[in-house]
Amino acid sequence: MSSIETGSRNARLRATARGEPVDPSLLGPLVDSRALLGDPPALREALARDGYLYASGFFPREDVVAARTAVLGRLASVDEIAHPPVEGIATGRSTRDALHPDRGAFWRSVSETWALRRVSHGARLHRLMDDLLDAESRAQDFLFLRPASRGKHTRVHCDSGFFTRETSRVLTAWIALGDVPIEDGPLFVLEGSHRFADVIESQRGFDVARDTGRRAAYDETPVAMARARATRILTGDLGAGDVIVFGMLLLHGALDNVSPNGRVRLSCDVRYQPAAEPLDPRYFGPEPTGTTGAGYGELVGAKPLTEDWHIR
Ligand SMILES: O=C(O)CCC(=O)C(=O)O
Repeated sequence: MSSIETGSRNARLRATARGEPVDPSLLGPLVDSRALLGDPPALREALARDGYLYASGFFPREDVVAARTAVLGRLASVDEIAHPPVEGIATGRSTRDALHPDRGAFWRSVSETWALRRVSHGARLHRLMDDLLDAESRAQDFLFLRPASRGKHTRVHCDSGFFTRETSRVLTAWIALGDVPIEDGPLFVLEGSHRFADVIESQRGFDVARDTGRRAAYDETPVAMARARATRILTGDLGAGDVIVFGMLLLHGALDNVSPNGRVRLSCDVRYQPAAEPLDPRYFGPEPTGTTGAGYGELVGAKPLTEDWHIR
């Protein structure tokens, strides 16, 4: 196993979380388990030990570039992304609402782009999930596609309250749809957080859609949480086609996008479970309603890039 580079002075200086520079001592690299692919017991052991499984360059670059080009092309068609779309540079403008008044319908059509689904729902990821779940896997049909423009971040949370209504045997796969250097706001995980007893306890029975008085995300900043729990924020300069798989109790979020070029961070996340486990109808089928029932319109990706949002 090797690990990706977060050690350079530059990478460390470029990391900020909710406006706070991340002290280098709090940053650590994701362990790259790519060498374990094809060895299911070793993959499961790494996932159980670390709480996540990171595989660099997991998807063929050309497949990821095809997905990226297709998605960003749609955003260019509403004047949110400059030409050539594959560069992912935001224009600061949007005609999305004028051209597509139904935000959910537009976002669904982008999220169902074939080139994107070939990556998120293709045989390669299915095989990895079969290995990790030690069972035939099934992917949720509802896909979280995220173009995060400059200024955006995702607060620390775990996925349990969203996806474990029917079964707890669910894994998230986060996929980099293009290079995501640290200043573009990659995913981070809090090291060892899948073993935090208070988090595990607090998630028991928690359902984001039913327990509407409680937020899934933590108010504390990633830096404050890492300090308070004497742990590290694991992330790095991610590459196109990298995948990070993690369980429902691992705390994670995304660093600030502070791209000096105004580049949008493009990623998607999708959940897999054993095919034989009960399905949550919110996320499966031709018309998935999503967590709240609002369908694709509930996702942050459905908002024009010019709009302000902070996830969860
Ligand atoms: O990409 C992000 O900003 C957040 C991803 C996330 O929360 C997830 O994959 O569960």
